[in-house]
Amino acid sequence: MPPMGLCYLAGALRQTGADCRILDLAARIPEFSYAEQRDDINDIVAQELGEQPALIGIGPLVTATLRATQMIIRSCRAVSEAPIVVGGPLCAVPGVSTVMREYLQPTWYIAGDGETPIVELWSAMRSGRAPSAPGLASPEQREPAPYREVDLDALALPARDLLHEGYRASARRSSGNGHGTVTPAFLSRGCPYSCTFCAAPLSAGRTVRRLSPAAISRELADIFTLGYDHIVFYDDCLFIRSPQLDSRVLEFTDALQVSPWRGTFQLELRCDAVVALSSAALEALQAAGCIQINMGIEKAHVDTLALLQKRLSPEIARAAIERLRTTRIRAAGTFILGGPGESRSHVEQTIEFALSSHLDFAHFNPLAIYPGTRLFSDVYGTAPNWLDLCLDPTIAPNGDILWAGPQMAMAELVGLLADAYRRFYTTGRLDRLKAKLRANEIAPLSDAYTVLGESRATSWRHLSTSDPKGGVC
Ligand code: B12
Ligand code: SF4
Repeated sequence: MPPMGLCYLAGALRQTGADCRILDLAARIPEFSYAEQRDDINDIVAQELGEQPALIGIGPLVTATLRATQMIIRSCRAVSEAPIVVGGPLCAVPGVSTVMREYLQPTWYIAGDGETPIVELWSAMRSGRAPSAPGLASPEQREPAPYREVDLDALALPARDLLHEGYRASARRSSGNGHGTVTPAFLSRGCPYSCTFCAAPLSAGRTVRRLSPAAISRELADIFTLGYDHIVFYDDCLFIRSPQLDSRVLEFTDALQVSPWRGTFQLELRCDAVVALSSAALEALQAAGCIQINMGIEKAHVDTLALLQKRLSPEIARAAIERLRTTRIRAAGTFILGGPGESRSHVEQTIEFALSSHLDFAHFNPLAIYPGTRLFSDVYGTAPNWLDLCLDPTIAPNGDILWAGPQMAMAELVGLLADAYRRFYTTGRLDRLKAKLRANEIAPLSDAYTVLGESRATSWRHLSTSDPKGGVC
């Protein structure tokens, strides 16, 4: 998926007359693995940078990209004297100033939303004054509070056009599912929930800020002009269970109708919102082109869900899946295996829940412990140096700190995870899914089923041979 955060920044900078380019190094070096040190990285960065830039931005910074970001900063410095600014979700985590000072050493970094701060940085650079903006700091300065754009309507459209000619998209969630060309989109920022494992509200805030219907139509018109067929709305909480749920959905589907764009889309929704939707709202979503709803189900136990403050029960998850069964909208669920209070039998029951459900897609992941979250402080206390944990290959083998409890070793968990994928993606389930598919989707989704069943777990397999320590509550 292309980095949309960079598209937003480029959109904002272009309004000041700046000329921007987006280089997707994940696409340039697709075989790059987390712990790798590459001798050729300087050459690749020099080639990709091309003409001397005036300002280099690197991101989005997440725990899994810490090492790569350090490598890229060094390579940029080897060929360019331009100031370097880093941004992304990890910059909003308390303690990040230590990472900036001791590890990454960029010229600047931005915590939270980047549009206003980067425009101020650029303007200050051009007029030769010291920049000063909320969210913006140099490594030596005091750690800034994350900045949040107040009015999303006032933002420039994300510069998706920069992802066209000459742009090589990184490979995650490719468009090979019969959907045609795909773009991510965001119509809101923020999440009011407090799931203890989730880092999203840290960077995007707890207040949900939304685009107005007019701004939604404007963005869809742009997506239409650029020729995208399918949109993945990645919003954390585009619609939540609330008295306004139905009216917000209908406002959104009306905005879709008003725009020239016609295509298919998928969105992320909490299970309780799926259950609370009226039939009219669900039908409106389907009529507007919704072909998939992605739900974070996580676990099959009230107790372990409560420990993570997910505010969800397995009954609600089952009701949400049932709700979608009779529609043409595919139901996708993500599950987290392992965590506080979990034994092997809990994990097995979560897998059984997925297998016995009418979900069309399921994703199984080990529990990651992101710095700044409540789960992190439950495990590691309030003020540790989280950089050291993220760089410790036995604790964070892929860059994310993984949960490994005394009750279950990582190797055992990875074995269960691989087995879950294999048992979920069966021909019987595929046959049922085909009833929801259009003719052109059947072949690519059949292939996707094979890949998911056989290879989706391979990215975790090396963890079954190393012996990650993980965090223990
Ligand atoms: C869509 C999404 C993805 C997509 C696309 C990611 C991408 N490369 O853009 C996919 C599915 C590929 C993905 C993958 C992963 N993701 Co993700 N993802 C998200 C999600 C839902 C939205 C991100 C987004 O695009 N938001 C919209 C844009 C506008 O916001 P933004 O990216 O934050 O950008 C703004 C600022 O951060 C800042 N900014 C961003 N980049 C830059 C760069 C510069 C130079 C500057 C100055 C500022 C800046 O300005 C932007 C505009 O305001 C977030 C949740 C969330 N709400 O943030 C999780 C999230 C960012 N992902 C997360 C994780 C862990 C991952 C993975 C590591 C998962 C995995 N184990 O494989 C990978 C890492 C991929 C990568 N290399 O970045 C975590 C990060 C937690 C952490 N502290 O590390 C989050 C917060 C979710 C969570 N679980 O808590 N992800
Ligand atoms: S998991 Fe979803 S609902 Fe929970 S805090 Fe994260 S984004 Fe919000």
